[in-house]
Amino acid sequence: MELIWDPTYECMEREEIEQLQLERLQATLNRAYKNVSCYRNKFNELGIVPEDIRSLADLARLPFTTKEDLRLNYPYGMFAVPLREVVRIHSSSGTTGKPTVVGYTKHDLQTWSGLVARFMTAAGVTHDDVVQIAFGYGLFTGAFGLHYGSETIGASVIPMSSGNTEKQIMIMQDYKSTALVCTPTYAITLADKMERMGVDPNSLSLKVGLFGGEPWSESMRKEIETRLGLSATDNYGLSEVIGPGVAGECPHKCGMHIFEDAFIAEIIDPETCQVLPPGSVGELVLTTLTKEALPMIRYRTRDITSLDYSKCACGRTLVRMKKTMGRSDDMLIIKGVNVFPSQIEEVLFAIEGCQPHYQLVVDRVGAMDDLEVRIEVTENIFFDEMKRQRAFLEMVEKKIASMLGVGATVKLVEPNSIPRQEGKASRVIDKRKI
Ligand code: DLL
Repeated sequence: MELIWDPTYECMEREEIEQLQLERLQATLNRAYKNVSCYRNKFNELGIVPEDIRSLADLARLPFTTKEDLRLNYPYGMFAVPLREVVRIHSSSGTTGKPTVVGYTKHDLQTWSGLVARFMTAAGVTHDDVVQIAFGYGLFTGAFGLHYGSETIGASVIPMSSGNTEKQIMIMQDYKSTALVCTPTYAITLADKMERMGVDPNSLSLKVGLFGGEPWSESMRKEIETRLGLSATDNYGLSEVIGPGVAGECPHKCGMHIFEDAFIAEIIDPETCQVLPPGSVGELVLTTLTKEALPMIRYRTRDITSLDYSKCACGRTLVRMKKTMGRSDDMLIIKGVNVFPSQIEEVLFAIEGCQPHYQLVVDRVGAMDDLEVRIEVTENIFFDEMKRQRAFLEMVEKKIASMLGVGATVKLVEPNSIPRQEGKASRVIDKRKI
């Protein structure tokens, strides 16, 4: 029998979940309307009061919340409690403009730790594990979220923080870490470093990896599993909604279970903003149901995914979200075709000799978009004779074109020439001035 951290909430019948969601939604709407002027104003503009929402279907009548709302109300304007009740502040890793500030009450921290404990348990972590956290400790929610979740389970936490890759490996060896927490990109960096140091991953005690914070493909999962000798699991979340702890995979790895007693998930068409039927691919919209300090109503995540309500073999009844395809705002439009970096990643990982490090450079030459895919290749390919290298290049270009439906120029670059990141990868350079 598989371990489930909180069977009461993770295995409810659909009807029960929906009843609980409706009750919690009504309480959340009342609190948000009363205490947050941004929500009150938006509701008033539409002539809606919280009492109008009598069913989950009525949710579609409510306005969306966006990152822009958080920016406009920077730093504390979206908080629904006075600052003296806020015991923790984090901030999201925004790259443009002001960051978004998020707050937690004492009760929010407890809820958060419990949700993280759920997905860590689902991934196979128990109180016997030694969890090495290689997310950066700081304003980013990743490290603290998994730290508190591990402690809630009773596992031993090593708050290693990010970077210092050699030391990470030494600690892994000496402290016999059994669970690794970081971004999937950093897991690859660790594997590269181990290879260079001559460390055999099988000599380590690693059993499970909890990776999240950025999109990653199934091929990348396979690569990490083989190279680090662990079971690689995915977990999803975002600062505005809580941090990590929105959803996570069970051992069946067939989508991430969303903790529906704490969040309502909808999928919308990012263009028309209409709610799409179950199973459709679109943008994930989340509403929080238990948060006190920062309730979020219909928050547009910009993440593209789909929801699967079918039964999961693990016994959890919670809906599963597919690995995200990327963000609607990361989506590149090349010559009119929608391109997600993850699609290119999928192609590259399947090719022998391509390293899992790549960069996409988009430019506009005249009126035409131009996509260049820079990929690191193994030394034997990079220094191979021209003819063979040419053939390799053409093969990669062909595969990319058939996957994307649009051509790209492939450029082979030397091993280790693409800058490495300790946290989330940034793979796109868009030079177009549109
Ligand atoms: O990245 C929270 C987190 C930390 C989740 C650690 C999981 C593990 P932000 O910095 O606010 O919060 O970034 C949120 O990261 O909207 C997604 O675009 C992306 N993201 C997070 N997890 C995943 C994932 C944290 N498993 C943004 N797969 C989100 C794909 C992910 N994208």
